[in-house]
Amino acid sequence: MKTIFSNKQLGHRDHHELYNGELVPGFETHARSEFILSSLKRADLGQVLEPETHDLETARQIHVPDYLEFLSKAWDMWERDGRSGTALPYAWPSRGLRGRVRPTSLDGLLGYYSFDASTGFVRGTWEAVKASHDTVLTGADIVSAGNPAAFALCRPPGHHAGPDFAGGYCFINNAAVAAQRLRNSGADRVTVLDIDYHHGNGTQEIFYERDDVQVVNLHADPSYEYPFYIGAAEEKGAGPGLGFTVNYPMPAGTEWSAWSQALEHALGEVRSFSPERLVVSLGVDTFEGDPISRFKLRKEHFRQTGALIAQMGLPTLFVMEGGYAVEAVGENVLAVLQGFESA
Ligand code: SP5
Ligand code: ZN
Repeated sequence: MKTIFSNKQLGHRDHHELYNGELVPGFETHARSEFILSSLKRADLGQVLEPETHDLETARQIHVPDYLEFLSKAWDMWERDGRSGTALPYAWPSRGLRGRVRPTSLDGLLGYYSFDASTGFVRGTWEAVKASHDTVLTGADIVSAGNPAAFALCRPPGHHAGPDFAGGYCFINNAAVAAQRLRNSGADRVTVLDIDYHHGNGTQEIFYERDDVQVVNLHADPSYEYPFYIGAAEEKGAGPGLGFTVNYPMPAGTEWSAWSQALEHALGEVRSFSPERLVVSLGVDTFEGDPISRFKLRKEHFRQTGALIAQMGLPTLFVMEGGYAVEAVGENVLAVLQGFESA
């Protein structure tokens, strides 16, 4: 299968995040995509293509325009103020505060447009975010053109980014942009299947009231794990979207036996929706060696995951999300894609 990737995505680097009370080098490093690329090349998975350049029209259908505008300017505002390091927020509008009133200053805006302190901007961030977005759109168009599958090697990832907020290392929700693009290209129903360790809160929120994009999430139970405040089984969509959001929260220590049962159940839900296209939010932070996660999947399980997804027989766009065991991330991603292709 074809992979889409741009070196511009590597420019978001040397950023820091708040972790255990300290600013530490971000877990979401540019080295992750380098390891993935080298695994795909070694295995000769297929061509690696540069993305086409796209405008933000599709992204504006799922993100509010002033949020996208802010993403493109945040670092410049930070630098113009004479600051260095990583542009991060330190205050957020919690319950009782005026969360819908947009402040004017940079620090006010950083909190207004985010929900955590792990999603900072550096000089190359916007160029990387825009390139990651171009990568996913190019991947969606490859699938729309009749290819059975493609791999959008997105970085930064996207599934925590909502209509008007960044978070969880995510800025533009690449998988949501892809789902919208596939809809625009004529698919009546699209499913986003999110198998990252963390709940894809942004994707869920974007499509929560829609019946044309089903969102199915397998993830660590938010009662103990990030993003903490969303992703319970009782969240099922609202209004016309009721029934089109499906959540499978799982306990710490979850192994393949329980995880694969949830996947089989999830694939049953996808089958009953009968989508015309499938977007897989592919996180491999379910790996037993992941430094920030608590599931126990191994490489052979990633292969089986790919094979199970292939059994759906749907044109599929894989979109890279999380996975932080840097030296294993390439082999784990390759295992999913090879498992898919060999099935
Ligand atoms: C795309 C994606 O996978 N984003 C994940 C964002 C997670 N950010 C919060 C990380 C906090 C890790 N805390 C682990 C504590 C272990 N001692
Ligand atoms: Zn994750």
